[in-house]
Amino acid sequence: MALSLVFPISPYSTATLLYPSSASHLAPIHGRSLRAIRCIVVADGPCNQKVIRRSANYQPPIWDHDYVQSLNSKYVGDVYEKRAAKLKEDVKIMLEKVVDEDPLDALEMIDDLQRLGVFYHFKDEIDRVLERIYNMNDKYNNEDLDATALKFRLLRQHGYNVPQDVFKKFTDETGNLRSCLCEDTKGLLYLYEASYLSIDGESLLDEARDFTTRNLKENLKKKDIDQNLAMLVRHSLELPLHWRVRRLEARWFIDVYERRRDMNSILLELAQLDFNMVQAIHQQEVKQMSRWWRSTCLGKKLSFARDRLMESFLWPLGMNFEPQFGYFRRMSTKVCTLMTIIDDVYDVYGSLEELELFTDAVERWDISAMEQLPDYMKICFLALFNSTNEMAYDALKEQGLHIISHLKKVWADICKSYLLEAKWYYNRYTPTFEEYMNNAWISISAPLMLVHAYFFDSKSVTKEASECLLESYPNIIRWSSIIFRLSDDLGTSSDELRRGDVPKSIQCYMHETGAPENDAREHMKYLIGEAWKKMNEDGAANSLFTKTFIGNAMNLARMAQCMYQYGDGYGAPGNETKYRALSLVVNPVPLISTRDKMLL
Ligand code: 0FV
Ligand code: MN
Ligand code: MN
Ligand code: MN
Ligand code: MN
Repeated sequence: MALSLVFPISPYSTATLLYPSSASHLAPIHGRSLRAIRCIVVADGPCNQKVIRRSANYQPPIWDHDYVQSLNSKYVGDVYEKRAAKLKEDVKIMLEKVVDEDPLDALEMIDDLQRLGVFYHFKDEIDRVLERIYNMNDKYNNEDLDATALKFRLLRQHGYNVPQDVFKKFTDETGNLRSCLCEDTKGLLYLYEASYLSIDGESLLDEARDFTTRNLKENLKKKDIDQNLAMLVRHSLELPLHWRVRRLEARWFIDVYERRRDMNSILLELAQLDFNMVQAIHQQEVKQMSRWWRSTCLGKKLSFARDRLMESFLWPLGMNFEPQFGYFRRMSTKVCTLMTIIDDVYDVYGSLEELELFTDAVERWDISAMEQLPDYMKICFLALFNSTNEMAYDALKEQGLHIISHLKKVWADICKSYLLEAKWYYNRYTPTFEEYMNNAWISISAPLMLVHAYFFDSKSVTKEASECLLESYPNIIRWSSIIFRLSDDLGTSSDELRRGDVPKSIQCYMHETGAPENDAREHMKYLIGEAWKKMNEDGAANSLFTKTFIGNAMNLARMAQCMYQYGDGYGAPGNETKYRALSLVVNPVPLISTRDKMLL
């Protein structure tokens, strides 16, 4: 499979006259002049040489092990199970009735079920409704903008081939969207959300995105705008629905829905109850992982590295919250914590010579390779070796799959990409943007996470697809990686360069093209949008991989956009990440008291 990736031509590639190409004035931004700060010197290098080590000064973990062990939920057991089962039945009956009466109302209901986070109970019913609506005659003729856009978005999201031309009827003779649409804020909002389902080359949808973004911002300034609608508009302009993490969206939307005038109390009660029951499952998982993490002692022994058990759990939780993916969540949490400390070994603590030895040990996947490592690397290597082999053992035991070659390959790949970055750093080398990205899409860990995820969902594994994974990474992984990498660089590179690290995408691009930092950042955001179009296209195409796998790739990208939305939400988890962990893992949704009484 060809893996070459053509990056869209940079708007600065011909602009070198505007900015000196030597870019010597950019040196301080690269952090080179600042590189020596915050170093500590220790005497434990090979042959007892003095090794100069950097420090990232990462903050200690926010979430204490005993606190995690104290998490508890009352939403467990028969009473709640029965009530939820009854509500699910009611919703199924409602959905069937609605689609007979008014297909558009059925679409609104499906949208609500998705946003409330309970869609997974109704997968078959939703598929049947969409199939029916897709096959209706006279599909788009008499519908206004919001209905057309909602139908387009939901059908595309579920893999139907709907052309962008369904929006042609809203354009004028010159092909532009009609200016009278500006008044229809709900229609604009729905079109805005629909435009994010676009693929490469759909210029009508590109125009729709610009047009709606511009006009929604204008409409927000109007005094008479409905306040509920205004809140939805602001939320969407911040990040469109298609880029949002389902579980976080559900938590936010449950509160919004509760205040809606036409809300359905059965849907609301189911959403609240289900959120809390699923949260109880998540709590058991994070408790179990916290015990595992403590038993490795890595947090204590490697004090220079990030100790982020709770934050690591948030990644797989954001990717796949449904109850049946517990094994995926637990194992992915292990992969996240291990990868995080190994990244810090390469970026912050290790000497180049040590890093070569560690990379060699991982490539050989051989316990005797451990002997050559310094002590702090020995414990790290053995934790990685044991955890990975244990996962491979599970796969062999449970599914008869031999996956050790896959797992060791993805670890070797990421370590090699880390090593190349370390070499660039020590040689004070600034790669071109393309050279940087060709390595950085591996070092961001999306291939590592997604290949593991593939095997953690035993139902999706086929011989053909797993052979393909051993040869090369499919493009869907690549798009997810690019979004992850660029989002990470937007959120973390300022700190990274301050403490000494390789120039990241923004700086490589600035160095190559002479663009100022702000323009470089805007360009990275543009590239994120382009990668999403590619991912939409590959996600909808027939492929060797299941919907769950494609969903994992998209959800990893979404999680990255959310984690780095306000800076480094992972390495330097501030209020936002703390609030997210509290609302996803710790605090249940408050239920209306009368209903609560009925349940007790
Ligand atoms: C990387 O942080 C990091 F810790 C990641 C990507 C871990 C979180 C993600 C998952 C666990 C899936 P950092 O910004 O240091 O990464 P780079 O590659 O820039 O060193
Ligand atoms: Mn309407
Ligand atoms: Mn790093
Ligand atoms: Mn790194
Ligand atoms: Mn980073």
